[in-house]
Amino acid sequence: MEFWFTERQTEHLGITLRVRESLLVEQTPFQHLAVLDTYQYGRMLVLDGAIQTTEADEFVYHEMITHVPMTVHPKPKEVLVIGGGDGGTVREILKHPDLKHVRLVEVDDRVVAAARRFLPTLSQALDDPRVEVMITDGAEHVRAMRGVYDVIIVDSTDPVGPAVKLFQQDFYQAVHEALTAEGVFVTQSKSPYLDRKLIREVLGIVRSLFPVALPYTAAVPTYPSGLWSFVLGSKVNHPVKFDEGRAEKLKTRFYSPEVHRAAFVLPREIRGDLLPTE
Ligand code: AG3
Repeated sequence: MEFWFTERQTEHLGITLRVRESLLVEQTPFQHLAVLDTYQYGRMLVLDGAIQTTEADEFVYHEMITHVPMTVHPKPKEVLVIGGGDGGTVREILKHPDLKHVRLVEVDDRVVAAARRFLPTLSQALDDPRVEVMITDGAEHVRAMRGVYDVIIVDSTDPVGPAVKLFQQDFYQAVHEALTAEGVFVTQSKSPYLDRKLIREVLGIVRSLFPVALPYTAAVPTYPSGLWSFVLGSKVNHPVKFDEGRAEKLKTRFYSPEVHRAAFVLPREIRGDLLPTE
């Protein structure tokens, strides 16, 4: 018998993968969680029916959400990840030689447990001595911190369920205050084809807080529409003037200085919609 999983990406569009084995299915206090072994993309983490990451394409998203802000900051030592309980983003952060401490604030300890059990190539990073895992609400944590973090990365689910508050003005304000003087912030912001209104809203708020705010994209095969976006806010440094020497030395599969620069180049229509005055 064949077993297929479908993520309904919109009311009228889905992505379907053939499943070899269902490794874990559970309802946590926060969300529905599944780890499925797929023929095409390997093991896959699914939260509330939405594909979070697969073994085959996770490197694109994790490298791009991490190395862009980490190389825009001149010397990131203290870093915060909100969400990202699978450990993929932390794994990439640990590649930066100046890093002293990374704190992962994940609301759902079941996500961390599932990743530790079934996604070791991502979660192994969580055992590094520079890593601290805190199971608590990311928005509340950020509100309690002032001038602490060089880089803050929001590696959350989409704005439904537990992540809704991570896409709101008061949260971004608190992020700004939790950052150091040259602080850099990045959040995932869904698909430029399917969710342009959301990106515009996020960008508008980040612009009102940070002198530099820009969207960038990367092609992630298993995410809705295949093209994904991120919004970056920076207190001082421009994201396209970064330390290319440092970027070149990183051991990566997708990210490179060229890819970093190119990621900020948007197709005409998307650019016109998101950055009409530039
Ligand atoms: N967080 C962003 C995943 C969003 C995917 N959305 C969807 N499939 N509808 C990923 C967490 C990986 N560390």
